[in-house]
Amino acid sequence: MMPARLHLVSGFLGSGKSTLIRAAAQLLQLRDMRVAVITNDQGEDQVDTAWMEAGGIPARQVANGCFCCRLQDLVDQLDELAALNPEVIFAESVGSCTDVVATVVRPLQRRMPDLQCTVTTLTDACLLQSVISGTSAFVNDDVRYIFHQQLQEASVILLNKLDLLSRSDIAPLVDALQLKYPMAKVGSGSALHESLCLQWLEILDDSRQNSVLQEIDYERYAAGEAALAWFDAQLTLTGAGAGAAIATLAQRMIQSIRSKGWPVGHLKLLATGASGTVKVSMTSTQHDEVGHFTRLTDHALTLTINARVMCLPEELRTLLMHTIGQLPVAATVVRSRAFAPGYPIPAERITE
Ligand SMILES: Nc1nc2c(ncn2[C@@H]2O[C@H](COP(=O)(O)OP(=O)(O)OP(=O)(O)O)[C@@H](O)[C@H]2O)c(=O)[nH]1
Ligand SMILES: [Mg+2]
Repeated sequence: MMPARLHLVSGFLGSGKSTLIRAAAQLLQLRDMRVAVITNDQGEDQVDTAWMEAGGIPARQVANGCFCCRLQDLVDQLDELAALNPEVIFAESVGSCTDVVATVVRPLQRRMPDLQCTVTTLTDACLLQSVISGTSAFVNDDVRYIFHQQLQEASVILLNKLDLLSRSDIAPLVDALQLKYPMAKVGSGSALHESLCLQWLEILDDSRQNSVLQEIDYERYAAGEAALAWFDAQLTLTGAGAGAAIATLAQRMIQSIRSKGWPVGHLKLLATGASGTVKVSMTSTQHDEVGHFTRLTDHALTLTINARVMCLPEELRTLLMHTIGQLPVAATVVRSRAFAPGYPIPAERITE
């Protein structure tokens, strides 16, 4: 049996998609609803999937490509989730992916006519402000093209991370957003606070049909994606103070990327042991407290690293592997991979 509703959540790297989905899913669980999440990434070892599971949310993932290029994998995951009979599924698309209405929503609706699909795009208020004012670290025009296309196709836009902006900047930014994307219903707030979740769920209950991007330049889309480097790694660490060692590692990674001046889409680290799971993120606008890792008191920890940074993949690999090499505890790199996303080739594109 198919879920009643599928909420696709798009938005640039680090805009807060996972934070919002996790909070909304947990809120619905408290209302005794059956929910599930499907995450998506160009890589395989996904921090987001593990983080959803650690939050008690049934999660599946589509790996090694975006939903549009891996449509059948998405359909397979939906089929598998049907066994759990979820009433709501949240699907988080890759932060560098766009054109999801034509290449994901419409093809799914053709296969499953009863499926109600919504598309929400999150945007980081600080990043949006810097893009509008021309001060964004993402100077690459093609990356900014993706950023705008994601907003262009959303029927719901959430202006997130308002807690990072000064009060006087908020109203003009909301106005500018609504002016630029007049077709979208705009919500705003902070995914760290329940009020944005409540606002979002209310908007979704009343959401409108999504419109397909009529004009999308795949050359620019591909160039924007290819400008970003991906580095994924899975490590095991053993020894006293493994949690503290990860905190130091995270700090060094943040400092070393900063010192290169590379714009950061998202650097996320997730450590798991018997004592719990901790995720720490760095984006272009903020970073979490790396000290959270010291809460993990285990002698054996698994660490997943997902880095999406604007530089060459080999540069990113060299820099991050160097910091990993300085770990003060025994560490084994189980897997690692550095790459730039390939040209997006959607399995289907339906434009009506
Ligand atoms: N200050 C602040 N931080 C936020 C807010 N929402 C999310 N964050 C932080 O932003 C960072 C990235 O959040 P995620 O939810 O992982 O972002 P994402 O969009 O899922 O990122 P990708 O999956 O990599 O594209 C984390 O450090 C979050 O804690 C917010 O409203 N305010
Ligand atoms: Mg995410």
